[in-house]
Amino acid sequence: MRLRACVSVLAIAIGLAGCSDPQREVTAPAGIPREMINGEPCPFAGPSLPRTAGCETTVTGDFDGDGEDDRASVYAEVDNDLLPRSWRLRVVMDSGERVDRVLRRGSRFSYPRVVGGADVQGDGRDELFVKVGDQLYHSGATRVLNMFVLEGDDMVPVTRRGAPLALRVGGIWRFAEGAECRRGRLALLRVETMNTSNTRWGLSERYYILEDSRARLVKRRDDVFRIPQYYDPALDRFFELNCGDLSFRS
Ligand SMILES: [Ca+2]
Ligand SMILES: [Ca+2]
Repeated sequence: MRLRACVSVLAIAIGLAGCSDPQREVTAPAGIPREMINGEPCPFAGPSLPRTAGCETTVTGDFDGDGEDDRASVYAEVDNDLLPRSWRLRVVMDSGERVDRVLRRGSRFSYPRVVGGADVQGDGRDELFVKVGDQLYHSGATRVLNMFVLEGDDMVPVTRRGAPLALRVGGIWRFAEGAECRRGRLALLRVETMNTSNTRWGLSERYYILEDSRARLVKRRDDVFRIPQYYDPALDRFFELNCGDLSFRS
């Protein structure tokens, strides 16, 4: 497990007191494309997207389940100053069929982006994972992801009780949330130290099955376990999304 205080993209973007140095130039942490730093101007996207598109992220996956890779992109409609005005999702199937959708998410301090595709329940069609928001807990960043599935001729969010199911990934040294696919189900994970003076951890695992574009809770498990130190590999999965070959860590 890695210490996350003061290194998150979001923390840099909004310059949290105590974590930012006003004299120091804001730079992207290693491995994160600079154009995806929240609040930064968006470079124009590639020629396959509208001329006003910027901040493009693209992944491949088989979203229609025909055995061939399709392409999914999240991009911004940008102003003259290259700042995002609104966000869009575009999926182009290998057949050439195209799905466009407005993403009613994103802000000056939270830029949506595609994360990847993975088949949660094993029906042959990949679910598309999109980071739609960022949250902060005590300077630790948590990414909020939604899943999208092809339904008819639209890519729709997987919902729970009428609202998009939120997958939270990330945390700080004493609290974390993650998600993983296990035996055809999606498990949302949460772990938290029960007392800062010892190493007892409380965990919850909520298991969902996907029925078309709806998620249904089928099982919940709560437990307490002990580990000898705070930074233990046993905690890693609580900070991550792991589903098939897709692995994401905020
Ligand atoms: Ca396909
Ligand atoms: Ca699937």
